[in-house]
Amino acid sequence: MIHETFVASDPKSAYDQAVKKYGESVTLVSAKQIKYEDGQLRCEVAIAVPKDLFMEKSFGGASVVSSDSSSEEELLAELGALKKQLALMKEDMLGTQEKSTAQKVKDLFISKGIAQTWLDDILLSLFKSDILEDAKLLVSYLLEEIDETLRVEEERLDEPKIMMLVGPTGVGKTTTIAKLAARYAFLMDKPYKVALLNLDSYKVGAYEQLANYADIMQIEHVTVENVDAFQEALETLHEYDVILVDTAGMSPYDTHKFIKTVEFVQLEIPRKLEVNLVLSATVKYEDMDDIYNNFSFLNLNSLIITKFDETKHFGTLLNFMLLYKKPMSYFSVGQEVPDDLVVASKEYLLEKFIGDLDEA
Ligand SMILES: Nc1nc2c(ncn2[C@@H]2O[C@H](COP(=O)(O)OP(=O)(O)OP(=O)(O)O)[C@@H](O)[C@H]2O)c(=O)[nH]1
Ligand SMILES: [Mg+2]
Repeated sequence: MIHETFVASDPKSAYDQAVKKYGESVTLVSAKQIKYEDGQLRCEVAIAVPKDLFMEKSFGGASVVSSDSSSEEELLAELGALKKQLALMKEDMLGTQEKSTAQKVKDLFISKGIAQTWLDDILLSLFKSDILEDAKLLVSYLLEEIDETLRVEEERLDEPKIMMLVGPTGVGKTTTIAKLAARYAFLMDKPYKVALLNLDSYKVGAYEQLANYADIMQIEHVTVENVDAFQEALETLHEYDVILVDTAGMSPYDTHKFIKTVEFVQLEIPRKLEVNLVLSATVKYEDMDDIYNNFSFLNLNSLIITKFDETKHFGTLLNFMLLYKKPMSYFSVGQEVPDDLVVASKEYLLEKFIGDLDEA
C-alpha cells in the first residue's frame, strides 16, 4: 500500500479530494491538524491505496523502474511528499473559491468570537459525518457542544459561607454585592443573615458606596484594612449566613494588589470561602487570557458576568467559558439594585448568542 496525504482547510474537504481521486475504497490512515509556517491551520488527511491504483491515478499506469525495492520505496515516499506540496499549493489557490458548508459555519462562529482551535477539534471529531454537509444541523451540533461544555454553579446557601468578589476595575463588583445582599436577605424562600465586608480601601469613596447600600437595606457592614482585622471581623460575624466581601478593582497587571488579596484568600478560616471573578460581558478577546491567568491565582470558584445589557455579542465571553471551563454563578443585566440580577443559566447565555448568530 502507498500512503498519500491530502491537505485542505478542513478534514472533510481533504478526504473528499482523496475520494475524488481514488474512489470510496480508500483507507483512512490519519487525520490531523497542523499549523503551517505561514501561520495557517490546515488539515492533513493521509490515506492508503494499493500501489497499482496509486501508479494508475498518479502516472497513468506508468511503472517506476528501479533496481531494488528499497530505492523504489524511497522514490515513492519522495513522490508522496511532492504530491503533498502540490495539494497545499492547490488548497492555497482554491482559497478564493467557494467554501464548504463546514467552512462557512466555522467562519461564522469565528466571526462571533469562538476560537478556531475549539471549532477545529469539534469538526475533526465529525470527520466523514453527514452533519458537515448541512449548515443548520452543524450549527445545532456546535450549540449543543457549547451547551455541554458550559458549567453552571448551583446557588447554595445551606452552609455559612463567605463570597468574595474580585475582578478588574469598574466591572460592577460593588453593585453586584448590593444585589446579592438584597437577594439573600429579602428575596429568597427564607431570609438569610447577610453582612457586607469591604476590603476596598484603595479607592476614595469605596467605603461610602458599600455603606450606602448597607444602610438602605439595614444590613451589617464592616471595612477592614488588613488580614488581622479581617479575621477579627469574621469572628464578630460568625452568626451570619453569608458574608459578602467587596474588593478593590484590580488591573490584571497590578501585582501589588494581587499579592495583598492573595493573603486574604489563603487564610485558615472556619467557614467556606468562595472567590468569584466578576467579568464584564463586554470583555475584549485580547484581555481575556491576561485576566484569567492573573486572577486564577486567587483560587476562583465561579464567574459572575456583568453588563449583559451593554452588548449583543456574547461569543468572546462564551469562548472564555469554553476554554477555561469555570462555572458561572450570576449574570448582572443592568444597573438597578436589586432587580438586575439573574441566576446564571446556560439557556440565558445561549439564547443571547443565538440571537447574535441569527443577525448574521
Ligand atoms: N449597564 C450596566 N452597568 C452596570 C452593571 N453592573 C454595574 N454597572 C455599573 O458600572 C459602574 C461601576 O460599578 P461598580 O459596582 O462600582 O464597579 P466595581 O467593580 O465595584 O468598580 P471598582 O470598585 O472601581 O473596581 C456603575 O456605574 C454601575 O452602575 C450592569 O450589569 N450593567
Ligand atoms: Mg467597587
